[in-house]
Amino acid sequence: ARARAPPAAARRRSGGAEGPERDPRAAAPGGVGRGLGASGMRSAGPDQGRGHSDQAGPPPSAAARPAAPRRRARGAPLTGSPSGPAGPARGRQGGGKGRAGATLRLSEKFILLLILSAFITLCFGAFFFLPDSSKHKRFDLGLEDVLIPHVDTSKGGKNLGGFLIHGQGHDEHRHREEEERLRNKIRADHEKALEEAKEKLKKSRDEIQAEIQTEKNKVVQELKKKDSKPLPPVPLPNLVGINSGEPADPDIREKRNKVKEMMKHAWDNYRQYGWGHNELKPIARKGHSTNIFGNSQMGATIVDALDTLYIMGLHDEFREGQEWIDKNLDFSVNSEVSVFEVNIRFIGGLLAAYYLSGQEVFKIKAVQLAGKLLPAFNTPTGIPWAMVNLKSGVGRNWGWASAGSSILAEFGTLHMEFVHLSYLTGDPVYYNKVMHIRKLLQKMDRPNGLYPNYLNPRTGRWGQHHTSVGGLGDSFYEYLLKAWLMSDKMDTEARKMYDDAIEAIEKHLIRKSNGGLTFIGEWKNGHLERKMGHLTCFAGGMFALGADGSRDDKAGHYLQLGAEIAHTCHESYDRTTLKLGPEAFKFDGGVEAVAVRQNEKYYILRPEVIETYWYMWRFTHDPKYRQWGWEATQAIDKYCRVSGGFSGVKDVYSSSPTYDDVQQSFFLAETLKYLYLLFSNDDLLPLDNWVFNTEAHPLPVLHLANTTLSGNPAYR
Ligand code: DMJ
Repeated sequence: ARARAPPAAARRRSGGAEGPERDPRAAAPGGVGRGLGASGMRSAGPDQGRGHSDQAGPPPSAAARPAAPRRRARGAPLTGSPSGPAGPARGRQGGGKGRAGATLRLSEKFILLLILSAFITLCFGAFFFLPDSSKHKRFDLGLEDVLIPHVDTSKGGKNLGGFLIHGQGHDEHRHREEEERLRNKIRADHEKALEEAKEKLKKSRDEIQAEIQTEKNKVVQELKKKDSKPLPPVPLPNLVGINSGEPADPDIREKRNKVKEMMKHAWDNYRQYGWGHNELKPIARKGHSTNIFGNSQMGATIVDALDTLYIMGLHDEFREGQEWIDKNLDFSVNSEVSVFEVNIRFIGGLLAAYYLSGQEVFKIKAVQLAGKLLPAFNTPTGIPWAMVNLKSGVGRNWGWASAGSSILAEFGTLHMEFVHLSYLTGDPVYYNKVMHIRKLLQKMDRPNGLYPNYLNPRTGRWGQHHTSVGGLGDSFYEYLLKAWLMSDKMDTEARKMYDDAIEAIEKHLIRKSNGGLTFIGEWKNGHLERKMGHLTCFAGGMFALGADGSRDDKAGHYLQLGAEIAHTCHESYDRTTLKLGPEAFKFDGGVEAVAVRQNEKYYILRPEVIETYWYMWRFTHDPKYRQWGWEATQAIDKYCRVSGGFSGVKDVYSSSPTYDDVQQSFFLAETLKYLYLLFSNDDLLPLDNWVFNTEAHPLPVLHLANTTLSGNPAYR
């Protein structure tokens, strides 16, 4: 503001600042003295920044400014300039001339001369001791005692025209010396500023822009340094089962190698054609992204794939990913992202990579990112918004969600990652956020004991009473169970919530079809929709995982329920042409486990059915699960593989399917990881020690009493 519109007084003083402002180069040679401060700074972009620092201290240009009025004030009476301070004197002289014809005697002339010289002395003295100017000099140059603001007249000080002038002798001498010093300093500053301005004006536009960029980079580096300050040390939890898990059976080994080869194909093509983008378009061979990741290239596939690469022993690829993350993953971007997706894929992926590899960079990035998600919790209820702008922190909900609601599966799928963040940082803020959500949910009425999918974060009331164990609801239930497992079964509150929810789900949503297939329907508008989504198929694995520790010792029942869901979901694959499962399938009017609507026939490389096979394999060792997993592997390789990676297909019932041309990041994070684990030994990431987040990122069990943070000495 100062540069654009100097106050009127300043404009007058600089005597034509507008000129240099219009053309700074022209101003330099002629008007340097006056226009230097303003013109030099305004003319060249980079100096706008320096203009800011002017506020804080006394730069050369600011110091030079007081010199101008002084020079002019002093010069006016001496040169007889027709304007300025000389004016009044001239007026008085004019008055003398008005008495035309009067003859002045010598004594009168002498008296007049005396008066004139007294007046000049007064002006001279007044100039040096004008209070404002004095203050200015003292402030700018830090000369605390150059000019003495108060004079004790009893010690020889004189009061002249309302200004106090210090007394005689050595004080006056000292004063003159200081004045001289001050003048020299002003002169030197002036010269320096002049040189700087000349230098600047010699530079080309490109050079100036390069300078701006360098300055900007410096600031970014500084910020980065600040962000990367080391986190408090924590004892790493007992990490067991990070081994090769190589199976002895050559047939299984071969299958496992096939899965590894598929991972390499997916990664290499992403590496070649989509590097740094969120996902890959394997047919167009270029980057791809969706609104869940905002409008930035955040390398979602890299972060999501890291732990799979590590587990598979693809260490060169892992290092490439680590290097990219270290150098490029930046969360200070003006981008609106899904809080849920960023949490499960990025924070989950980074935390898993940290625990597996021990590389600090992953932990630091996870914590930086989590900090960017926190503003999403600034709602009247503490239920987070679905989306948040990583830069501004402004949050909002999806336009399609019932009455501006947040989604159960989104705000209910933060617990695992957030507890780990608090554990690793010693900062309870993350833990408190998710526990607040839990407490709020516990207090609410639940229709038929079911949790609706929609909750308004402003009012704290449910939206539409739709309930689903598939999309919009699924991982909320998963995380209740996993919160308990992750706490080494100490978080009994979470287990109770899980048990209550599952009982209500069994009662109201789980049915058997006429053909004997167990399915999980969806509760909508007061009735059960007999349709199951591919997403819902994860529940088979969840029931099996939760069997141990279930209420009334119903472990056998839940294991059986898991097996039935696995069977139904396998049927949904087996009843298609491609042997890949549709997005949603019905159990209605003679149709069983088959998609009816065209827009539900696609397969987008989703993992849920294979995930359930893997859990069932771990708990039962029934070979059919490996068999089913192998069927899916072959079908994916046959129908989804293209030379540029893997693609989803639009119709699993068509023998000549078309591709959707997206290689989803969860294909590398989940689908291929679960397949690889299915053909590995159980001692690779054993389920007693690791809990997989909903994006298949393994996080270690924390032996913490009731999920408090007592394991972290920094917190204690
Ligand atoms: C994954 O991102 C996660 O598993 C999520 O919980 C829901 N579905 C996708 C994959 O289908």
